[in-house]
Amino acid sequence: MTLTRFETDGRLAVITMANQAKRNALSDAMITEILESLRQAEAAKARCVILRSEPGVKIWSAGHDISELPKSHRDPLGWSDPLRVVIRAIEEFPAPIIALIEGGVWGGACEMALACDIIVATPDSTFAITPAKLGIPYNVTGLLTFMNAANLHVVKEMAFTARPVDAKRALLVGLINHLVEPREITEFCIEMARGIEKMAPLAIAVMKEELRVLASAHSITPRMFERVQGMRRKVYDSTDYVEGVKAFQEKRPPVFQGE
Ligand code: YXS
Repeated sequence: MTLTRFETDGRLAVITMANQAKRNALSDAMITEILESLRQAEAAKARCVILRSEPGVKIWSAGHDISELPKSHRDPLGWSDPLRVVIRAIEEFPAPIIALIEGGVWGGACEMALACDIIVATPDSTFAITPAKLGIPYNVTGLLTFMNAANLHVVKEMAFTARPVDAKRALLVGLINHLVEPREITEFCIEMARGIEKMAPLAIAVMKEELRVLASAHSITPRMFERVQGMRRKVYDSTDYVEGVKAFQEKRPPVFQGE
C-alpha cells in the first residue's frame, strides 16, 4: 500500500490516507487501498475503524480524482465507479467508522466523510459539495447521503453554491459530531473507539444496518428514477460538463453556458 497506511490491534483499525502530493484525491488506486484496508479490518473483527488523513494536513481529501472522470457521454458516478463502491463499503461495514477530519474535504470526499458513522473534525476543517463547480450531475444515492447528514436547506445551499462550510457551522447544523483541537483529536477519537469496543459488537452491527436501511427507505418509482437518470444524462452529455473538468485541469475558473 503506497497511498494509505493501515494499522490494527485487532479491536481498532486505523486507515490513513497518505497521498498529499495529490491532496488525497480519491483515485481508483487510493480507493482500492481503502477497500483492502476495510477488508482486513473486517477479517480482524475490528470493532471500530478510524478513517483519517496524516496529522496536520491542509486537505483531508480533494474528492474524486478529476483526471479519472469520464471525458463525456458516460455517467461519472455510475454504480461501479470507485467512489460509489467505497461509499457502499463504508455504509455496509459491520462496525462504526469514525471520520477524523483535518483540513478541507471536497466533493466526493465530503460524501465519503458523511457516509462514516461519526464525524470528528478540527476547527480548520471545511466541507464542500462541488458538483455544480464542475458541471457534474451528482447521483441519487449520493445526494441521499448528504440529505441524511444535514437539513435539506443546508444541503441545497452547499450544493448550489459549492462554497465550503467551515467546521463551526458544520457543527451548528449537525454535519459533524464534535469539533476538537488538532493536538487532541487523535486521542479523542481513540478514546471514543475504545468505548465502542466495550459495547456489544453484534448489537452495534445490526443497529448500524437497521439505520442504513431506514435512512435509505424512500419511495421512488421506476418512472421517477428513469426520469432523473435521463435528466442527469443530458448534464453529463453537456458542454458544461466538459468545460468543468477542462477548467480544473487548465487551473482556471469554468465558464458555463447552460448547454
Ligand atoms: O498539478 P499537480 O500534478 O501538482 O496536481 C495538483 C492537483 O491537480 C492535484 N489535485 C487533484 N487531482 C485530481 N483530482 C482532484 N480532485 C485533485 N485535487 C487536487 O493535486 C495537486 C495539488 O493540487 P493544488 O496545487 O490545487 O493544491 P492546493 O493546496 O493549492 O489546493 C488544494 C485544493 C483541494 C483546494 C485544490 O486542489 C482543489 O480545489 N482541488 C479540487 C477540489 C474539488 O473540486 N474536488 C471535487 C472533485 S470531483 C468530485 O469529488 C465529485 C465527482 S463531485 O464534484 O461531483 O462532488
